[in-house]
Amino acid sequence: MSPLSVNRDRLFASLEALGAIGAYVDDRTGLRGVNRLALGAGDAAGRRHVVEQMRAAGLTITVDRIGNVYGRREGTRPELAPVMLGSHIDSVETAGRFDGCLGVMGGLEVVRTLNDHGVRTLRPVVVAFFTDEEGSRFGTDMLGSAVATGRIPLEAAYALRDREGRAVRDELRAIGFLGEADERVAPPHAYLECHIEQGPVLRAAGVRVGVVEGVQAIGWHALTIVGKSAHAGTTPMGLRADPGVAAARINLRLREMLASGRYGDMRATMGVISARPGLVNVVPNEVRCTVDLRNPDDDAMRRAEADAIAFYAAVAAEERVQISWERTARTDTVPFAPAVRERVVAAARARGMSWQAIVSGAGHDAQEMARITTAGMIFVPGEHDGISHNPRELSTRDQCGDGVDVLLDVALSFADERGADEEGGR
Ligand code: HGY
Ligand code: MN
Ligand code: MN
Repeated sequence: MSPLSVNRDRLFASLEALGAIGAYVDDRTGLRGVNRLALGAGDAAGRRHVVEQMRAAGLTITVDRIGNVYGRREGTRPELAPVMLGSHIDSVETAGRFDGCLGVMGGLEVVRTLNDHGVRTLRPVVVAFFTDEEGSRFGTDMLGSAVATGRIPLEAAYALRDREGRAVRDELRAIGFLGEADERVAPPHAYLECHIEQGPVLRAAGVRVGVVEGVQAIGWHALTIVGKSAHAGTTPMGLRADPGVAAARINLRLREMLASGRYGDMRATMGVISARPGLVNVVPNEVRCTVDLRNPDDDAMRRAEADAIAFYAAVAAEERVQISWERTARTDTVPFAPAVRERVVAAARARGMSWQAIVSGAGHDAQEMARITTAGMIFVPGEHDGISHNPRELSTRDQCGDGVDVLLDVALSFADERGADEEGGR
């Protein structure tokens, strides 16, 4: 265990300061939420704020062609591969102040703590935030880290458009974050991400640290269902081609699939359901909806996805509608490096923090980095049953401080580690 500990007040204040950017007050609940949808005005202001904080901590800034931002603290051996601490600062439209931000501001707090104590590490330390982790605006998740690690080609990312037809590249340029650095990141020596659990498990177990074993499989479909618009009063039910009924049947079938027990611990969500023209007395002519499938088992995920797609075709025929659909995101389960998990356990134990292993229900940039380096995550519990993607999201000063103290320890263990790159191997 390193004798160092992070400054918990400074960490929590940095999360509050970032959380004030893109903040809004929910008019129904009066709660303060965050909306920093990728590459919008809130995200742009958040990016400028974090870059300013990085520079104030002495980091040199690099922005790449997909808008990923890297802040580098030099090591005594600059030629060695760095240890990277990262996550995202973009948010869903109804977010809290911790999702992603804990990993970025926690990484910055690690740097600030090293600065406070004049600690020089062998390897450089890089703090990173990746573009559009959430995928809510341009339709696919972990966009920046997927481009950085080669899963999504840069040109394919640039071509993505939001609902108003605005393209990623134009939006990056508009906010001043269309960088010039090569978008493919050189593999760091290790990648570490501290993140809120975004669920109830750790808090219910009374555990302070989550040792993340990996991330479950994720699949997103965007469906367009076209039927026949008609008068709600004069059109007999037997003559209708109602896309709203088709969408509802798909949503119910997903629930039935789960209840069947044939797909393991699957989760399914129809998060977007929008009808046009969207009038009380008009049978819609079009419904756009999304299906988000999750599963900790790849085979069960493949079966669930295939059966859902087969059902789209069956419903289209029975309801006399046209259903077109697009797979907008798809990742298999990703295991995290035992070397990271072991060091997280050792650090928690050395600090007397209770811990437990957990599989991540949410997707994270770490799952992309795991393809190119030794990667892993540290989870912290959340209040209010760990609710997330919601203004009620809350992890306390000490819950955040516990996670970032462990991040500090594990980061130091990798940052002072010699490795294959010493012989110029990497
Ligand atoms: O959707 C997710 O799992 C993450 O919040 N991007
Ligand atoms: Mn996140
Ligand atoms: Mn999220």
